[in-house]
Amino acid sequence: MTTKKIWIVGLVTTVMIALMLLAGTPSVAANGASADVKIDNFSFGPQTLTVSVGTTVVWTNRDDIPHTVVSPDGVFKSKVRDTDEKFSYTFIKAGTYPYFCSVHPKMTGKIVVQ
Ligand SMILES: [Cu+2]
Repeated sequence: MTTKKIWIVGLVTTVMIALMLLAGTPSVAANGASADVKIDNFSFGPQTLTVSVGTTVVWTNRDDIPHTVVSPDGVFKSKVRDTDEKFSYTFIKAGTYPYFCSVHPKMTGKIVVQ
């Protein structure tokens, strides 16, 4: 075996071990995807968003009014978001995650993770 071949085998082995370690970690995003929810005119859009496990959802406040993004189950809770401020959360477990704005509790939305 030449030195070059040994080097390649070593590299391939390292990459495979790294991939196995990543695959064994459930918190790693399936595809690193992100999805957007727009907050505008006192509503979340889309009101129900369906994503795959590992997706980072980014809420952006496009309203002139401060809002929050709060899970009543305590899964996530944003600070007060002013105009154009963002809040993001990565969903690592399948399930249905309702949320609301604590400033305006009638504003509700839902993330479905599958
Ligand atoms: Cu609000």
